[in-house]
Amino acid sequence: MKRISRRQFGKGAAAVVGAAYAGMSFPRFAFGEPQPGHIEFPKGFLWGCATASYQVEGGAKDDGRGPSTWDVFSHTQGKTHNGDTGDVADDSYHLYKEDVQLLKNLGVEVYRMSISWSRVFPTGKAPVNPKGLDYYSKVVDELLKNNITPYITLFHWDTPAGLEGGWTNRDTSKAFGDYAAFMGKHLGDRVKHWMTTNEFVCFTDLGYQIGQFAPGLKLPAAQVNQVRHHGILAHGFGVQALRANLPSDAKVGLAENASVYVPVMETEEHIAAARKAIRLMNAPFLTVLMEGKYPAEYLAKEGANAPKVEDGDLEKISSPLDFVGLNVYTPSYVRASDKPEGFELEQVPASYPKMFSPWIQLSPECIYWAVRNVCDLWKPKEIYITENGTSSDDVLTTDGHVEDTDRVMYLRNHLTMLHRAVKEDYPVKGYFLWSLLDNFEWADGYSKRFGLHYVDFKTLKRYPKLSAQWYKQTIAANAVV
Ligand code: PNW
Repeated sequence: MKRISRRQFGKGAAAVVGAAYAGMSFPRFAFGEPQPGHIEFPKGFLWGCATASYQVEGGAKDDGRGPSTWDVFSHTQGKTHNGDTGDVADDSYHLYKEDVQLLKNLGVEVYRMSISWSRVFPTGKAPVNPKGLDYYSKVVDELLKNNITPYITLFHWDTPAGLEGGWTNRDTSKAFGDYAAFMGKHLGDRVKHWMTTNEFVCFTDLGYQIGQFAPGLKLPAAQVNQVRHHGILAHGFGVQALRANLPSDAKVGLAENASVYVPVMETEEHIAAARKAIRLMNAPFLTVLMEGKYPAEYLAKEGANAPKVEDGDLEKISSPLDFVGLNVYTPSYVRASDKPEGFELEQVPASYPKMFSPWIQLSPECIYWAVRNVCDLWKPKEIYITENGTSSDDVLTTDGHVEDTDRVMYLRNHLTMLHRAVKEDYPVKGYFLWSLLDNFEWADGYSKRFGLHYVDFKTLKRYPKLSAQWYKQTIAANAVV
């Protein structure tokens, strides 16, 4: 059996556990060391956590923050579970130092957070609110002081309510560019990794077509396509504005939940079908970003409802990126077909296993196929998993434990499948677990917990779950434990 060094043995709780096991006959392994058979990640692989402003900050009216469409939506009767709002959320606006200590304790090297646009520009446009900028400047400094590298998302759905028409209005895309330029100019000396937008489909389709998310509209197809176009155009303005205002060593990308397709079996024809599916099913979003034009099939299908594109839009939208961030939770299965599109999606059997959020079907191979399909199709320079995680029916015991074995199972299996992509030399640089702590889960309010830390929303006290211990150990070992 491989001899294990005691390099990091004795850190925190692991020391206690180690002591408790002392003298037992089976081999003991030090904290921070992989065991034989463990799946090890390459040196330098980056481990992190992710959050988003409206979901964790609270302080909704503090220090001059303007309302976002999510403030309006969550305060509208019947829109969120139980009428929950992000008014207080985790109160990270005030407790950010505590949250940085949670990150430090996990041992993460990177942290993905987002900026509340309306905290910095209360109406979405000038004049600026200096206190808003100050807050993010302090958070960044606190992270750096603790050796954690910030990765910033500029827009995670909290559109300033003051922007007339929201994403139906092309001006919103331009305003986003101005906001991106400002943030790049003011934080670019310390923040080197930037993401423009998070998950196009969630703030366009879910907000303007289905109405499940802010602003809760159900618009006809032509307007929805225009909203989608304005979303990707904002990204384009954002990339250009960031490049113009950041030092040349800064990296610019986005976080996108491309719909992911897993081939029903790994044979040539089904693998090809999965590639066709991801390209076509993401036609109005990632495909345009990567190819610089709307796929002909998409334009043909939308006909008169296709988006109106102005000169120069597609160049902006397809500005070269330093990395593509993928948020991965769940896939669809796909098979080859004789249909013109060359693929067919599988129905989901009623017995298919699901996590606590019914939309999360347990399929760890989706993380491998997300990376592989995107890389095989478009060859991005670098990939990050910018979100992966699950809700769980977490119960806090009287002595302050949460035994979220289902979350650990989900994460362990996803990382195992991510490792396959790494081993096959796809350029995956890091992994951000969603989420550091339980938070405002959009329309599901506080009913769905995604955190490594349990939050008692009455006292705002944070409790590490079993999954937090597991992630800490995984990071220390740089291996799936
Ligand atoms: C992502 N769906 O959202 C978001 O980026 C996070 O803000 C969110 O908390 C996390 O995933 C967990 O939900 C999604 O219904 C929300 O398919 C819903 C869906 C997908 C992604």
